[in-house]
Amino acid sequence: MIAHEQIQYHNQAQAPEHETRLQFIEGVLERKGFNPRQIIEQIRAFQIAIPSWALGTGGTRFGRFSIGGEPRSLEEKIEDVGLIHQLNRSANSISLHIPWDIPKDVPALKQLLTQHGLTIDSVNSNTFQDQKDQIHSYKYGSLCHTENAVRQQAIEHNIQCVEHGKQLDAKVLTVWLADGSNFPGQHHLRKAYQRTAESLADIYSAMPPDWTMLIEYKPYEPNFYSMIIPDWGTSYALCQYVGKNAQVLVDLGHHLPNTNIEQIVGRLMHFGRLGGFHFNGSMYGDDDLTTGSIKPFQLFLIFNELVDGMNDPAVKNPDIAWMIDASHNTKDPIEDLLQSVNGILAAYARALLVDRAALSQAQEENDVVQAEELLRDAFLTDVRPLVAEAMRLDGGAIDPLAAYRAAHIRASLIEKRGKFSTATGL
Ligand code: AOS
Ligand code: ZN
Ligand code: ZN
Repeated sequence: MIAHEQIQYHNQAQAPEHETRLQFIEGVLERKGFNPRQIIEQIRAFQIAIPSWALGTGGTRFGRFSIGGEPRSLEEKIEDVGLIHQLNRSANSISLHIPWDIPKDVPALKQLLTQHGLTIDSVNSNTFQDQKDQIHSYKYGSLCHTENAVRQQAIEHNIQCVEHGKQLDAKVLTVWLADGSNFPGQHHLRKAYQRTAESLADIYSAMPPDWTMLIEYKPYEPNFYSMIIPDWGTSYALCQYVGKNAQVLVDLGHHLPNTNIEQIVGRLMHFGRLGGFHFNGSMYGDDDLTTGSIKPFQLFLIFNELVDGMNDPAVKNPDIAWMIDASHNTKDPIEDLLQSVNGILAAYARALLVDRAALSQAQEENDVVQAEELLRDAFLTDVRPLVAEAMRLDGGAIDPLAAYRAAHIRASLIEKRGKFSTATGL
């Protein structure tokens, strides 16, 4: 959708300024004893999955303002992610949502994925809505439901998701449950948990042994009195219950205000149960805003914990699925996703700049100020040229957002797909 030459042409104009800024930061890092080229390589290797449901305008319960040109099919969603990946070379996979993204022409989809250099990383089940031809309603829950028939239907749906995922070579099932209660007394809290655990175990046992189940938690919404899986402790307990290939998924917006998310990350890595991330930005709750837009320092501290854990041979944590989970009401979704990927990579890059030996020494000596200063020093470093260089080296744009705007892509998408096209399922 954007010619390779267009990106190169755009880069030529950006190159002099980029080179100047890159040389400066490389010099600074070298004097500190870092190898900037190695850091750029690590940024290049970091790939983030784009959610299929974030390519259209999400809206709120009060309204939805379509941007136009939104993808109308799974094929068009793949094209949009292909475009994002072409611009930043850092988004090589897609998270799918069933039934919104049921694959139909599998060979054609596979070919399209290959053509764009993409894979399907994860398949999300959906038991938070009733679908048209569904026999039982999820109004009072799905995997936790009091009636066995409803639970079985939800279990079957999750197994179906795995089947769809297998067709496209995915290996991860992401389960987020809306299940919960709105009023005191509505649920028998222990029994509802027990039923959920057993249902998850049934799904788990139907998964191929090389698949991972990610269990997401969320403190409130759509249920406001109790959620079946409100916190990481419950997710963790469920993972322990179902088996070793079940992991906790941390969605950054799924915490009550001021929660120390980096500590949760550290704990889960210590237990070897951190399996996935849903990146987004949050002011109050599940706001699903641009990653890094609201609390960049917190995002950095989370990455500091991740990098530390990933470098520590004593930590036996599996590979983590890096995914965005966002929703857009005001921005062009593609622009928002480009910003989010940039925000994630910048936080990662900053975490790579933490002097870990010095930090460890400061911690051992209880030098509180020095430990904090080391983190602040890394956080306040302008890493943007490193991120841009990683993208440029892979054939992407030095400034993906500017390249996207310069190519007037939204206008051509509107021309092709229409002013009021809607992403399927939303
Ligand atoms: C819901 O709040 C969760 O974050 C889900 O991960 C996700 O947003 C949903 O599955 C997409 O519809
Ligand atoms: Zn999520
Ligand atoms: Zn959410």
